[in-house]
Amino acid sequence: MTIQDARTPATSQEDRTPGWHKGYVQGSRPDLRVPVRQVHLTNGRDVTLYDTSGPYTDPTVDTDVRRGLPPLRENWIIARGDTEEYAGRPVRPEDDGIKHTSPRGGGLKNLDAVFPGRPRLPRRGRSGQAVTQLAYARRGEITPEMEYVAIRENVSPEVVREEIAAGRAVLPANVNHPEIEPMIIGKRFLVKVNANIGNSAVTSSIEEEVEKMTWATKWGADTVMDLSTGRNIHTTREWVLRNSPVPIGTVPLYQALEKVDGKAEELSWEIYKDTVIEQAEQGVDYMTVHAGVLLPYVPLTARRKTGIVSRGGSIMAAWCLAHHKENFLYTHFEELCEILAAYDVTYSLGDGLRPGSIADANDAAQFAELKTLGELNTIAKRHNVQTMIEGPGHVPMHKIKENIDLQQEICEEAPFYTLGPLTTDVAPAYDHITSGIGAAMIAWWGTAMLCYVTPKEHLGLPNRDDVKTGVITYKIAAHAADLAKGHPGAQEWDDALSDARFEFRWEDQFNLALDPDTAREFHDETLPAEPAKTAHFCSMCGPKFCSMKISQDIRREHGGTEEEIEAGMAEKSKEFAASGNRVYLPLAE
Ligand code: IRN
Ligand code: FE2
Repeated sequence: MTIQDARTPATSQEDRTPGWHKGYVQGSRPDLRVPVRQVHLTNGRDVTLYDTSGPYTDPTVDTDVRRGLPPLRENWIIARGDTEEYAGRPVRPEDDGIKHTSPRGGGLKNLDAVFPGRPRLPRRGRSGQAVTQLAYARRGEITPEMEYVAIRENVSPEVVREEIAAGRAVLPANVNHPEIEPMIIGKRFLVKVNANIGNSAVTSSIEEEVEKMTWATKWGADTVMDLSTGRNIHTTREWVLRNSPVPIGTVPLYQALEKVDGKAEELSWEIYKDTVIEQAEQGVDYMTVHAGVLLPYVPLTARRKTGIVSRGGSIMAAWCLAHHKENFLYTHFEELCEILAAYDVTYSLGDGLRPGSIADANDAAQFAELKTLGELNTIAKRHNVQTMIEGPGHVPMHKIKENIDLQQEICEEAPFYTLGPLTTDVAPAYDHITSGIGAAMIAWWGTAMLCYVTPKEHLGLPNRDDVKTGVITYKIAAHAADLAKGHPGAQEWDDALSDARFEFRWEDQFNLALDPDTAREFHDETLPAEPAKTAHFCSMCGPKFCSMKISQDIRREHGGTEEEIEAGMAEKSKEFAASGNRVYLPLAE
C-alpha cells in the first residue's frame, strides 16, 4: 500500500512531526484516492486509520461551504453512460415547509436562503433504468466506488462486489450526490456509525446544521441523517448535501407531513412520492421508509407500555386508522422501488413499531413488522434497489440476540441498522451509555450500522457537544465489535495505543485516541507541565504506584529477552513454591 501525502511538497523526514495528517491511498486510476488518517508516532512509526472527515482536514484543499465540496464521483457517474440530466421538478415554496405555522421557525442566520454553489441539473437513470451499485454488482462490474471502499476496508474489490450482489452490504451513493467519499455498510466490513442531525420547528439554523454535519464526520460519523422538520427544510438539506463527504439519509415522510400542515390524515401517496423525487434529485443517498407499519398491526400496540414511539411509525399508523386503509407506502412499494432505482437511493426500511421501553421489547407488533420488512426486502431486491433494515429501540440485554438472529433470517442477511438498543430505561441524560452497551452487543453479533443516541435522547435536541459525545460513544461500540469479530487490522490500533501507554509516550497516546482533545485535557488537568508528557507516570497512581512503571522495572531487573524473563519467572516461581505456595504470608513468622 503506497500512501501519498496530502501536504506538498512530499514530506521530508524532519517534516514528520509527531501528530497526524491526512494521506491518500492511490487506487487504479488517478482520480481514485482514498483518504486515510496517518498518525506519526514519536518512535518513528506510522499508524494508518480510517478517515471520515472529508476534504476539511486536507490543508491542500480549499473548502468553502458556499461553493460545496468537489464532485469527486461526477466523472465516474457520467462515464457509466446510463444516466441523463433533465429539467427536474420545480422547487416550490412549500418544499421549505413555510406553510407550517410554527411561531419560532429556525432562522437562516448567516447562510443564504438558496445554495449559491454551481447550478446543477438533476440526473437519473436513462428511461428509468436501475443505476444502482446492486445492479452493477449483479452484472459482475466492479465500479470505482467499489474499488474505493475495498481500499478503505482493506479487502479485495471482488469481496465488495460479492457482498453487494448478495444483498449483504449496501454502498449508498445517489447519482446526484457526487461529493461523497464512498463507504460500505455490511457485516463483513467495519461497523459503521450514523449521526442524526436536523432542526425542529423550535430550534437551530441552517448554519448550525451544516456545522453539526462536518463536526459529526470529524469525530468519525460514517453517515449523517438530516431529520430536519419545520422551516427551510429543502434549503437546509441542499447546504448539508453539497458540503457532506459522507452519505446523507432522510425520512421523507417528515417533509411530506410539513406539506400538509402536520395533519397526518391529509397525507397521500402523491404528496409522498413528490417529496421522495424532490429529495432524490437533491442527492439524498438513503431514505427511511416506514412501509412495514400495516393496518392490522396497529391494534397490536394498544396494550404496550409505550405504544408507538417511532415518529414515522406513528404518522403512518394515524393515517391507516383515519382512512381505515392499508399503508400507502406498502401498497405503492413497487412504484417507490422504481423511483429509488433510477437515482440509486438506498432503502432503510423503517422500524415504525420498534419498542420504546424494555417492557415492549420483542413483542408481537415488533416482530410482525419485521416479517413484512422481510417481504419488502425481497421486492426491493427484485428492482435492484439496495436495502438495509432498521432495528430497535429499547431491548434488555438478554433479548438482544434474538433481534439480530431473526432479522438476518427473515431479511436474507440484508444489513441491519439499529438505534442502540437501549438496555435500560432508567437513565435519561445517559442514554448514549444505556444504548452504547446494546449497540456494542448487537454489532458484535452482526449489525452493520449503529444509529447513535446522544445524552439528550428523550430530553431535547442535541447540541454540538452532544453530537460529539454520541459519535465517540458509538465509535467505541463499533470498534469494540470490530475487535470481537476479529476484523482484520482492528487490533493494530489498540496495540499501537497500548505500546504508547506502556512506554509512556504520552503524545502518541493522545494522537492515537478516539478523542485526542479530551485525553490531553484530562491529563493536563493534573500534570500540565511539558516534562509530564514524557514522565513515566500519570497523576492517577503517582510516581510510586504506577503498575506499568513497576512492570517495566521488573523487566529491567530481570532482563529484557523472552528467555531472560522466563528464567526470572521460573526463579520467582521456585521461591513461591518453597514458601508453601502462599500468596499472603502470615504476619508472625
Ligand atoms: C435507526 C434504526 N431504527 C431507527 N433508526 C433511525 O431513527 C432512523 O434511521 C432515523 O434516523 C430515525 C427515524 O426515526 P422514526 O421516524 O422511526 O422515529
Ligand atoms: Fe426511546
